[in-house]
Amino acid sequence: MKKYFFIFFIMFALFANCAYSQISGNIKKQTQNTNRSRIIDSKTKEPIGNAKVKLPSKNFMVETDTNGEFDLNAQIKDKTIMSVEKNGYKPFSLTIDEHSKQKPFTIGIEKSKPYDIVLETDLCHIGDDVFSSNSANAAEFNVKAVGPFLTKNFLIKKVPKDKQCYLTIGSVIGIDTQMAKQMGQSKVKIAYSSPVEIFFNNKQIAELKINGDNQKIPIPNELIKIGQNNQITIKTGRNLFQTAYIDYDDIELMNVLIEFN
Ligand SMILES: [Ca+2]
Repeated sequence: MKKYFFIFFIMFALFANCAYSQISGNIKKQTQNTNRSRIIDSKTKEPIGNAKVKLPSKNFMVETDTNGEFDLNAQIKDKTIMSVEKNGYKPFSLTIDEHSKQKPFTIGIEKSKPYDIVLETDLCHIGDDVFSSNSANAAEFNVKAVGPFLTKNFLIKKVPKDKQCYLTIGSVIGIDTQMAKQMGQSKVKIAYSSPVEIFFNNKQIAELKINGDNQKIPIPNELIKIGQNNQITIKTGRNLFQTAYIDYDDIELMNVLIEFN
């Protein structure tokens, strides 16, 4: 008898659990319009209102409502960078394309940490404004190039104990390296470019060969000058098949920051 009672208890518990999740699911449905995309806090899962959602290359901007919801009413043909800005949160960006609009999505953004150093939140075009229409995501390029490299100077007051310093690039599009071609990111037929080079205090610390979001590059501790000015340079690659003149690879990137994790 005891055994049966135990089984019954388990079944009841399962049923109760199931009923509960169904109820909570219904409540969720009532408050959330499922056809709209949302911005939430990555930790608390609470909706974030008044966040700015932008497609910088389209001059598109919309604010989320009190439910954190928004509509992306813009024409998207090729890959483009979407950014989310909200006071007190890390700048967020995501590469989206024409398919992204078909299904609503939820994005969790992260609170900024006291040691974060935001170097750039504008969309930056690095290169020479001379590029093929087959270049990775060229259809989205409409910001004028700043030149072949982007340099930022910044003070590092302190390195938090037991933390690794990273350069984070929110999103990059347009890299036309051999690897980007192999991955189908670039459709340039014959040519390809050398990788993007990243320098920290004049020492090369990394190469970027592919496009994508949230690229984290570790910065060696011994290169950091504490209490002094430090410098980061992002230098775009060169078309390795153009020898008559220098043809820089035209790329676009957004949200450059220094983080400690
Ligand atoms: Ca170029």
